[in-house]
Amino acid sequence: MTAESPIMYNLQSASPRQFIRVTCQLLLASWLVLAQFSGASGAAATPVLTGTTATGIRIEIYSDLDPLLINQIHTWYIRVLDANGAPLQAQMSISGGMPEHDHGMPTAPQITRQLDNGDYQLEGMRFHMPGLWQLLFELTINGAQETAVIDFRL
Ligand SMILES: [Cu+2]
Repeated sequence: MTAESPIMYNLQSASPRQFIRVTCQLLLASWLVLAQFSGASGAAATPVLTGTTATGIRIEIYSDLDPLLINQIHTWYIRVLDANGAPLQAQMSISGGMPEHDHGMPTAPQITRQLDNGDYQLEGMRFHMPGLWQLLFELTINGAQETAVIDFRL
């Protein structure tokens, strides 16, 4: 936070508007701290994006940057679940871009490890423009090919 420190603030001379502003800053600071520690991986507890393959396999994406923002490199944690919600072992590659602009992603994100809970850590995510993005997930699960397309706007 770059605003003046609320600790230094003299409430005796504060106008109602200034008081509300400082209160909002404190609430935002508290929320940011909570949001940062709400997930085991550092990601938020609810998925930032989800997708489904034609056979009903579900992809849940948890992000250490939530909500997603332009031009910030960040990490995703990808959960692959069967129709009953059980985690699946999968090999996957992720590609994507902006279909309305006919260009790909500015980075080449890589799966770098699998967490103890089965999530796949994807490092190097970055979206450099506002607009419609489309991601293609190509999965191999027990030798079978699965694909999921996830569209979202930034
Ligand atoms: Cu674009």
